Amino acid sequence: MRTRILGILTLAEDYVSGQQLAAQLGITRAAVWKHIQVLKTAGYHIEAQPNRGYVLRDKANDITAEAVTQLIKGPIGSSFHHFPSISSTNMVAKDGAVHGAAHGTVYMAEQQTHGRGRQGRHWSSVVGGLWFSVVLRPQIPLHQVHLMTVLTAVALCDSLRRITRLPGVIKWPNDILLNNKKVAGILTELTAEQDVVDFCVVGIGLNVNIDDSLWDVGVREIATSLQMVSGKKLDRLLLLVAICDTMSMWLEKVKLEGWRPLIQAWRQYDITLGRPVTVLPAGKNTSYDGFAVDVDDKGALLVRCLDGSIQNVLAGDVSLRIKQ
Ligand code: BT5
Repeated sequence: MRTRILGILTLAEDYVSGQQLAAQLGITRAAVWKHIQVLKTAGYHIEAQPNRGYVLRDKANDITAEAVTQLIKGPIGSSFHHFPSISSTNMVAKDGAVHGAAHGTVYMAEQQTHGRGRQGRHWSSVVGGLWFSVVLRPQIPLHQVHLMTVLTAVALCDSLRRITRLPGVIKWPNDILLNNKKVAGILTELTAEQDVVDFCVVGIGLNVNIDDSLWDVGVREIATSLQMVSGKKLDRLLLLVAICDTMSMWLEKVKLEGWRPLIQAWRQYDITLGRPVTVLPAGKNTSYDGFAVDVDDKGALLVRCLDGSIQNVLAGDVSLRIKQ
């Protein structure tokens, strides 16, 4: 609810009345007032005027462990570690998990000196982005772990739409695109014993307030940031809390209803389906062409090959190029 209030205030040009907020959110004005008090304690500069309502003054807030834990509702992010600069949040999170970090613990850095993508690729992590990793102990079999990437991708798209109204889409399996350029990537790593996942670490890199002059040419060609697309700086704290809470919401939903609703949400965001693709299996030199026809209930991409056969392609196994 608080992130929704912040979302509305962030997007509003002027004061929003308590009544308007209450009606939009389906809660009482007194409940709105209570949420506003918590937001103020978390560091948000919200002004209240008796006849006009509420206005958010400093739209970009600093991220601190106190502010995050004040705002977080679900398990993800309820334990939060914040670093000015570290090698890679995935590495630190894996170390934390080995030493017993609880489900939902988040490690975040303002910048990473050795940010990593899949298969050892470099991830550019300059100041202004959201670079964080979540320890998950999902109690699922090994073959379902890639669904954590799916869940995170859906949570990212949900949050972007809600907080920024930007229509991020998923390029299967782990890229979030805006205007055909990569705005976020996900790196899922795991430790398993006897086919059951002990823990997995989901690393999220989201380019928020970044100007492309900070990137190398190679990244500049393929990447974008929320600031570049929207033309303004966005509130990283609000985005972070929204992503964590949306992940918590989906984890709970999956527990209660199974994977189907998640896969359906994914289908809505995915731009891979219905397109010709080139699949390059990890560690192999030869690729094959096909047509992305669907995703199955296990989260595998179904690719119809040129000989008519259907290949189940699992996240983590491949690099995928969508042919224009
Ligand atoms: C990914 O890998 O997209 C996963 C990225 C995960 C990064 C997060 S940040 C927090 C956590 N800690 C880490 O160390 N990692 C995670 P992949 O699909 O392999 O894409 C990597 C490719 O994306 C690179 O080879 C570049 O071409 C491109 N790239 C690098 N930095 C980028 C950026 N900031 N924005 C967009 N694209 C980028």
